[in-house]
Amino acid sequence: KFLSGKQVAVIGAPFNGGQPQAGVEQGPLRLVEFGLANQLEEMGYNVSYEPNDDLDSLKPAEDPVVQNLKNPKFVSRVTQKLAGQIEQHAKQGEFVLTLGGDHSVALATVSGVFAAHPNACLLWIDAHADINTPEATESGNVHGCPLSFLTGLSQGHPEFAWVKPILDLGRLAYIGLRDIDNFEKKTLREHNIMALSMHHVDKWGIGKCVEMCLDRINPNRDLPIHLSFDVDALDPTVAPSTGTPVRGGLTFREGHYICEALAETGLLVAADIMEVNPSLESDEAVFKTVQVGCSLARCCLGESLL
Ligand code: 5AB
Ligand code: MN
Ligand code: MN
Ligand code: MN
Repeated sequence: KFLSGKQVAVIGAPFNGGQPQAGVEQGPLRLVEFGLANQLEEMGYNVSYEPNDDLDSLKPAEDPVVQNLKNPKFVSRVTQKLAGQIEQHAKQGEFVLTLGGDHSVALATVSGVFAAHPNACLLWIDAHADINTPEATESGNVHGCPLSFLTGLSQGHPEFAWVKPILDLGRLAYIGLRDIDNFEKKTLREHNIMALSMHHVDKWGIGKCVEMCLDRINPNRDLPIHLSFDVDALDPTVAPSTGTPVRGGLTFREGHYICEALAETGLLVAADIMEVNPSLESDEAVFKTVQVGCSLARCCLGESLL
């Protein structure tokens, strides 16, 4: 409905500057080496791939902490560049599939996708709420903050002035939460944000959870949908190779169900597969994590629909 054909733009975001652990910048390459682009072509899509393997050239010589945030210049430059690229592809009516990279890259994906689809809604699948402000963050890692900028809760950080508050808090919903900072909890409550934790998934089942989220953020099922999937939403037994694992996460099927249900709506215009870190844990763990990342992406594009 919002897409012009069977065109998928795969955007590599080999970036780790939003958090302290190296390796997550290898995520996109590993997903593509595993065959993701070919798999999508076999599903009948025309696939373009932007590896963006020159992001290091944007690294400033010095990048001191500003208002608590680490690497603010580097994160800002990289995400601003990627946002422009994503916006262009989305404006052509292409499905945008972004491969992270740490979740600070959502500054780019949400900015770019919402520039092309201003009335879109966002489903955020994560163990974490990623809505800390620069004042509130205890870690200073930007991957825990993107939603505060995108929703306008953070304003006035000099490095992130380019990020427009394009996301209405009523158009944001979460599934999978289980490790939330106190400030974030307060924010989710104060703004009455649709935030489903693992407790709700246990209580109501994943089918009902997805339906409840869509009823809130897309009540008439007529708005474009952007999915941002942090693989740490999955249980660490399912996706072990990620920087901030938290026990008690989504099962393999629950994760896939979310992607399938969104594909089924025909409204999904963009998906992010984030925080795959192939330098963490064993070879077997990396294999599992990369494999599940690829299959989530394929399900977003309708693989398991009959
Ligand atoms: B992720 C924490 N809330 O702000 C913080 O992996 C964790 O993109 C953020 O969801 C995790 O540092 C960010 C403690
Ligand atoms: Mn997370
Ligand atoms: Mn995240
Ligand atoms: Mn993480």
